[in-house]
Amino acid sequence: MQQWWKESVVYQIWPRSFADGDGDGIGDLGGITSRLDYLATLGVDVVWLSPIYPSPQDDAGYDISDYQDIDPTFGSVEQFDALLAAVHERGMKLVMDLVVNHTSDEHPWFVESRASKGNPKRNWYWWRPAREGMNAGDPGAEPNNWGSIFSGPAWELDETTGEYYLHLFSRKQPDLNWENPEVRQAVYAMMRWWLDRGVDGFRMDVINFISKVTSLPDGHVHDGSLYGDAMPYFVDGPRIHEFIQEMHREVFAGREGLITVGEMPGVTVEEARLYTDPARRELDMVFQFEHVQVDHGETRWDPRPLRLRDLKAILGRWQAGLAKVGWNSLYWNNHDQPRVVSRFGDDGEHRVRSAKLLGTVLHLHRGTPYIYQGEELGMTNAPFASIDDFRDIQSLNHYAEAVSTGADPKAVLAALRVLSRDNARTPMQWDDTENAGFTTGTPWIAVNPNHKGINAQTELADEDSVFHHYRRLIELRHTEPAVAHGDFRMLLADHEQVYAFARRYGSTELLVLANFSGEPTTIEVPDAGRWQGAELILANYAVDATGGMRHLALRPWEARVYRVRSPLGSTKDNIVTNPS
Ligand code: TEU
Repeated sequence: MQQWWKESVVYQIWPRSFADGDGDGIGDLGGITSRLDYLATLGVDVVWLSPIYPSPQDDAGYDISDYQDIDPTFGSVEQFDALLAAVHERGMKLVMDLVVNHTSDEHPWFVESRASKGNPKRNWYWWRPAREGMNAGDPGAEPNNWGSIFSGPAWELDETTGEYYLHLFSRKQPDLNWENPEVRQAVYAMMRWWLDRGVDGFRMDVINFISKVTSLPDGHVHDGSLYGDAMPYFVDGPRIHEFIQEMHREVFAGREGLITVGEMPGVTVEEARLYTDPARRELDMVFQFEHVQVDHGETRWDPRPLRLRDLKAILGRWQAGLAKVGWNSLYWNNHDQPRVVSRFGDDGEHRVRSAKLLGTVLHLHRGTPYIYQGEELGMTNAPFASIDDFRDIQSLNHYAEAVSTGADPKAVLAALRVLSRDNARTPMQWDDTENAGFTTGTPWIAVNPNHKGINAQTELADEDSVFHHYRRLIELRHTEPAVAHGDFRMLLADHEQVYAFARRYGSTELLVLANFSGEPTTIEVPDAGRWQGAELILANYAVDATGGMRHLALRPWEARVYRVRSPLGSTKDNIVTNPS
């Protein structure tokens, strides 16, 4: 079965907040196992688990201190094997998170590396002396001017040897030195260990950061920034394709049925084509970031209103760029992004319709869609009242740095409310009981009070819910080959309110229309003759089918999917929805 993942939908579980099986207030493997039937009902093909390995939890598990074990907070290796078997029994696959740009500073590799300059593992990380002519520890004596993605400098002085180590993320996440072949072989051996255990692939954390320009030059300091811009020196670095190809040879060659996706901040379409061209044997697909930066201003913490034309231009460019070679992954949400219904939809009056519209638009693109836990319920951002309500290191560090350099705390908090990663990290809303059915203990981060109305139990019981709409989207991908394999044509690219596109596969054509606003609008359907007599196969409103296709009135946040087949094909089969 070649490229089965083109017809698949992936569901991301962020274990800390999915389901707590033992009542300690933190989600775990027992909790996940108890909810697998829910995922089977939704119909997803693949489950991706964010990190569950032993970790000091400085960055919620993305700081790993042992790659080949399970953190006791989440369970045991035995429980993991049971979970994997239970996933497979239901015909689903399981993908692990692979975090190998950095380890925890408590990983034995780093503990050894920092022990002395002569330690055999010294060169497993990036160690550098103080800037020439300066003394270690002096202000500004860091080896270069790079800033950490989690605020502060990207260097930490280690008193034992008087040298600094590089950490693109927190100081508890030292970067591994991929120039060293021993590092690469150790990582590949660990990956094979998981595959031998039966896992079905990896989501690879910031994998396009692993090759650095080894001279580590100072970066350009942009206006208003405290640090140099290091991106040009580690994003898609000089040896990146060589490393990924080597990984493919050493780990994936000769194994069937796997899926690999590289998380790649800063990746361009041109680079993505190289990463995902099957002939190059690198990765199946990548996560790009352009569309989730569309509402950022000067910095990541400067929210701007969405301009739909910009979003369409970005996603349209990615569709076109990977049309012939390579493959897209499609996502609105993950554990690092605010909730999409609050971000690009309307989490008030039109929450249900806009959540369905967003799902429809995403899942009808060409690529493999990813659903982040709770997205299928239309879960929203959280009402964080003060900085004490946040838990995420990136959010807390940013607040501290911004306030200490003179920003207005209220303004910083306002931006965090909109863009903080913690919006994605509040507990999964299973039911309307006190802790949303997530835990019998005290949740590690507050449950969103709107779980009284927004929860899985209510959604499952209502055929017209966001959940069932997502279920139909997945079913449509499984039953209508044009969804997975059709080409993509953007329509009405300049329209400020409507997202419209067509898909074509053989004799089947699909038309997707979505009014991205709370205002009604009427559109002139491009090439309307082509769609006369089209069958409506999915919608988020009841539609009166008697009107023609030339002019269509779209209600607030209305989304429709139409299908036409060549005269030879039937138009009555495969109806996946009963819009009401
Ligand atoms: O994230 C990579 C990353 O750079 C961004 O997602 C960043 O966290 C932020 O959202 C952009 O400002 C990955 C993981 O998904 C994230 O959870 C980890 O914190 C990070 O790598 C480090 O492992």
